[in-house]
Amino acid sequence: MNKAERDLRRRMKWWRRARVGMFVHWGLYAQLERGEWVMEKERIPLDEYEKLADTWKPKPRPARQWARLAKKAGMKYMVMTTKHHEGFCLWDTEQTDYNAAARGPGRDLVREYVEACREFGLRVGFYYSLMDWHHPDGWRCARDANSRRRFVDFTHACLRELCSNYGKVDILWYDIAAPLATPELWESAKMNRMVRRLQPEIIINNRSELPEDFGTPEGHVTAAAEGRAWEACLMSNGSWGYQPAPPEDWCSTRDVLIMLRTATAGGGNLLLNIGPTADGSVPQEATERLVPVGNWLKRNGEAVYGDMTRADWWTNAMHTGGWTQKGRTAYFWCWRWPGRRLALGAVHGTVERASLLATGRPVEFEQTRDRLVLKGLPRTSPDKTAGFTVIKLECKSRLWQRRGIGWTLK
Ligand code: H79
Repeated sequence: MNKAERDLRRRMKWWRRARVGMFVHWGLYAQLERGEWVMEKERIPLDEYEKLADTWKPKPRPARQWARLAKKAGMKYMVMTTKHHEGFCLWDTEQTDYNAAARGPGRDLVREYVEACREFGLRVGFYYSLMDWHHPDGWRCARDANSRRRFVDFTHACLRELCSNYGKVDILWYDIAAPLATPELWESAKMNRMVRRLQPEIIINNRSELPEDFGTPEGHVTAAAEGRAWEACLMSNGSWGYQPAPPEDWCSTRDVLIMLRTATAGGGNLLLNIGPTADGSVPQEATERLVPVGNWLKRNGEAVYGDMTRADWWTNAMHTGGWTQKGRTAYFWCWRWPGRRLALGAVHGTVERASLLATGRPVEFEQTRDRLVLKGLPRTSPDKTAGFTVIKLECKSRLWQRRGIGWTLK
């Protein structure tokens, strides 16, 4: 391992162990209640959209409610939109008066957010959209050299402020590097060097057209293409920015746990979004689903947090559940409870002890060459939160599973 790799490992350590964070999409668009792309999707003229800057009046310190929920849900960090594609800056910036301090809110919403994260012991992430539908050079920059110069200077200056004025920032989450087609045009290497000079421990995502520290699969939880750290970001109700949705459009507590299992198994993180209303309130549906996730994690967090082991065989879901693993301990997440007896095929490695993770109750088992049979289980799933019971298997050496055809012929 060379110095850069060691440095990367060290910086990423807390993040890998944290596993799950809260994404927050909040901006002027929340007032229109049709998502964060509403300006573009409805082709709202700029002068009409700009009025939202003065009509926006969030309640005092809503970020505390987000942070309290994130904490309760077992999340360890947050990432908030400091500026989405609409171009409105949620912090007190000198680069434009299209910002929260100068306009309707009358205060620095990024500062409130950072303070709330600190109060609740959460790491701080800044989302920043490179694409900007408001800045006069935001689109023209692709065709005009002077325009590009101004827009790149603006972008770098915004990031300099964000990395200078709020104490320690743990994550920088770029988005949509349009319309400039290359990292050279954005001067991304220089930009990220500046960011790291100001924030030596920061973790940067891969959306400034440079790979940097981690990959960001969006809308799906799959490790497939990532030979390195990754974080899947997902909506919880079909929209990032606030939009009312029927209950069936919200992912359930079980859905979240299934995503978390997949992310954990593949060595990745999960960044789950909420879109607060214009006044900053968390939609009731989000609270109803996320608080139980946290309760479940209080009992079963051992199968999620920490230095989990990633191995290819983890994609082996059974009809009864799927795996995560931490060194010599394997966790079987049972989501379709089979009754008193649970059989797992093609399992290799010697199991020394089996128990229900949530309660520590030992489970009897019998292991033959390629079968593990757990016996004397409760008739119904003991997990009343989400019907999602984890069975902990402590093994002599690392457990693994090799499924596939041909075994009947042996
Ligand atoms: O903030 C959330 C979304 O609003 C944002 N990313 C998440 C985290 C997002 N914006 N766009 N997309 C996701 C996907 C679509 C991008 C594109 Fe395009 C639209 C690619 C092509 C058309 C922007 C406009 C880039 C080129 C033209």
